[in-house]
Amino acid sequence: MEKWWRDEVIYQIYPMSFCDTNGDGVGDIPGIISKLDYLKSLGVGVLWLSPVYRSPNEDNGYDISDYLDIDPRYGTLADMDRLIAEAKARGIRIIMDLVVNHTSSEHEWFQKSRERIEPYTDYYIWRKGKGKRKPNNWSGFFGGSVWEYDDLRQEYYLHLFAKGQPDLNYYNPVVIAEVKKLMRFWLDRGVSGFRCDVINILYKDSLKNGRPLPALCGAEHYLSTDGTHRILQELRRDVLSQYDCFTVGECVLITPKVAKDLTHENRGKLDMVFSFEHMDADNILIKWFHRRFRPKRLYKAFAKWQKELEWNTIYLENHDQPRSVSRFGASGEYYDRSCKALAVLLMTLRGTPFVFQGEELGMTNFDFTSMDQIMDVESHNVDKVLKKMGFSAKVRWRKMRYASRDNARTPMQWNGRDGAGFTSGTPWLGINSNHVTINAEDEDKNPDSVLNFYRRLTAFRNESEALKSGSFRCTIMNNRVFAFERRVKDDALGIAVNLSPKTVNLPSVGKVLLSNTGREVMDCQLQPYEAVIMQR
Ligand code: TEU
Ligand code: CA
Repeated sequence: MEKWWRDEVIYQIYPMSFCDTNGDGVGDIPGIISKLDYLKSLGVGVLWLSPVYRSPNEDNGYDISDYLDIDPRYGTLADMDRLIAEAKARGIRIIMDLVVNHTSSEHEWFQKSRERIEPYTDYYIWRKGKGKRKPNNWSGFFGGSVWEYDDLRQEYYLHLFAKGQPDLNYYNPVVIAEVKKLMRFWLDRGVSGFRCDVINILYKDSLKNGRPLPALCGAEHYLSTDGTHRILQELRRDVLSQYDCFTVGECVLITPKVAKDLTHENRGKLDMVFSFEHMDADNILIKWFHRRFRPKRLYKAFAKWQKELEWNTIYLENHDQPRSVSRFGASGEYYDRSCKALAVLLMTLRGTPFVFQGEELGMTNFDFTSMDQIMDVESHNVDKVLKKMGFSAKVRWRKMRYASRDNARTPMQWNGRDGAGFTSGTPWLGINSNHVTINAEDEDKNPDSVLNFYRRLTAFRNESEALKSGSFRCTIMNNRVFAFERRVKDDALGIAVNLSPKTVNLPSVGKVLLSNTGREVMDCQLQPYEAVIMQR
């Protein structure tokens, strides 16, 4: 089948924060439909929707209580059908989030499993403790133990994420059959694929104690196991291969070698993966221990994955990461230019680019002042863990401001008025006060805005074979500049990006096709935060 998704720019929608049409403060599917023309104007070909299934919302929809229905806060199945059809009419495809490492603890399967009602008894990973001790020493992604005791069943269940997210038991073939069923349900309705949540941790090889270091205790027992590869093959064979669709797997703690394996024809068979190495350019191993951003770390990680993988995703933001301009860009004088420089990087590397809602406007980290403005379960759990470790309230807050997931989740800034054009009611999460200047309505009117630069860039990319499918060759990489060439036959482009506040000399001259400074000729110097696409 044709790999059409390689040519598209993909846009991630975080439905809770995108557009609210009924004033309840939560974004909804009619809201997404109302913005399809806006999305079309951005030149994106695929929308990835973060979960819209029924959910008690402990982890904003990543805890699903019914895979075959839409949560009433977002609308109805009919709304979803309408979204798929309206998008299709504009040449836009929809992919959904497939969250099947775990369900919500409110899912009927789990409720029946607690009572040992068949066939649900073994849908989850239940274990007796050892006396008062938990079944093993593993720690979870959101901090603390992965085991929770259930009084009803009188056993512990495993949850690698929040308490309300029990892990499914992939030793049970009935569980895999359920997953196939729900995938078909959505593919039959017309979705074009899945972003597969933490897909490389489905199959746990054993429940033995984990090595306490370096990162996540226990991870060696479930990361990218052969069992997971077998399950992915089965899903491809029995479901995915029968549709014109693609998968992008969110894969935690992977190396290029493992990524190759997970996308290999005879192994995991994912179409592409999200890797994380470049997300460590401003931290030490985990985001809560951030350090000064060094552009070279970002360039190096990108260059490494460009070289090692035949194809990969390119992204700078998603709903789990702080805003890219607040991490890798500038504030003040160079804010605007740095947003555009990051956009050039995103759109010119080899791979499928993913834009996260608001990134195209230059949205920044939130401006909250206290913990009670934060809604994210991860932030609250981590804050507790950090407190236990002895970090002061001041230091903890600094970490939250820098790394909390809610930085990316504040409502979309549609206009500069009250409610930011996102809602007429009270938004579920605070709106950044900078919406008075950073917003879609004003940027739409300003030809030099970040938004209009994004439009020019995606249009450029959609027309350029060199950018869509050309080879990648790094030509310069230092702590200021990243320059590389993209080429198909004699169609070649040179790209240079400067993510530093200094002017740098560059050994290149020639015609500039697109830049974030308006320049038309390259004269051996790159301005602070300047980015250019040159004819080679
Ligand atoms: O994220 C998995 C994951 O690795 C994150 O938990 C990550 O460690 C963290 O967000 C970094 O701050 C996926 C989803 O993207 C995330 O929103 C969910 O909370 C998580 O899975 C559980 O479903
Ligand atoms: Ca709503």
